[in-house]
Amino acid sequence: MSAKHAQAPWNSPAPGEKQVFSVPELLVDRPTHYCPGCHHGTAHRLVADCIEELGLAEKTICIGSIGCSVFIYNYLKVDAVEAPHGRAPAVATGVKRARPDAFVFTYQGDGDLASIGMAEIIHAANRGERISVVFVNNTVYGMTGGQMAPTTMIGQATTTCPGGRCQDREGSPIKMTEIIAGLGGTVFAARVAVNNLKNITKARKAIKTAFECQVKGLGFSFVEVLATCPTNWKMTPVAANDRIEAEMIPYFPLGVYQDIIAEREAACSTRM
Ligand SMILES: Cc1ncc(C[n+]2csc(CCOP(=O)(O)OP(=O)(O)O)c2C)c(N)n1
Ligand code: SF4
Ligand SMILES: [Mg+2]
Repeated sequence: MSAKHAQAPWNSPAPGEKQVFSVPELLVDRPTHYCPGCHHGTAHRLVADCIEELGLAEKTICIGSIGCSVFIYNYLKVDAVEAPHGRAPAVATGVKRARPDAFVFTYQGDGDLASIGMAEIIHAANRGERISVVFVNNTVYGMTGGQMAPTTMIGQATTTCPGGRCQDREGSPIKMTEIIAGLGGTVFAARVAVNNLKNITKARKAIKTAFECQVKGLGFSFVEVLATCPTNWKMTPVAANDRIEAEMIPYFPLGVYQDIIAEREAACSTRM
């Protein structure tokens, strides 16, 4: 690669080159702090893609949470508020109610959302807050060194269950999307993965649909992203990526679990 090309911005192909791939302008051009093979970066990229495609950048307020994605505000060129651990849906509720025209989404890990923040997410969904939630499930507390999360798989060893999670002692991994889908205010809920191109394409579609729900004022929308944490799983990036298909998807099946968008749209149009 020539020195000139190395310095070129991401979206400027060198003379004579055909561009077949571009990076959303909303992503800040800087190295991230994420470990090699971590899926947070892919999830950020999809979120940026969807915000850009829907033309929401100027009105977006990202509610960051606690965990490895705490620095999301360094990577997306949108306004952001940092919420205390687990409280992102409560903060998002306040922001959205104060600024109903803003596009408000939370970005939360599994320790954050399904452990300390379980009450906040359940009640925000049940109330049908007009917010969108991106929930990154990597089956551990990544940032703090790999402790057991509510989503840790049976048999998975973590620093707080070194012999592996035991059903009798710690219960079953919690399936958040199924729970959220069953609550009255949820208009759209889906579980996706970003371990291969096919799944990334579906993940992008689900995140876009979730964001559109909010733009249309229909209610609460939720997308769970199954993700790797090679560092705390003590795996190579490739082996961690393979674990998504081999172990996680069989227990956390992918798909759309709630979609009453058409029904809500019809109800809105008869009220007009
Ligand atoms: C009130 C409070 N309790 C505990 C912590 C410590 N803490 C920071 S990140 C984290 C776990 C985050 O795990 P997760 O949400 O799964 O995010 P990941 O790093 O895996 O993406 C914990 C317990 C904190 N910052 N605040
Ligand atoms: S510790 Fe895990 S979740 Fe955090 S950046 Fe590294 S791989 Fe990603
Ligand atoms: Mg986690």
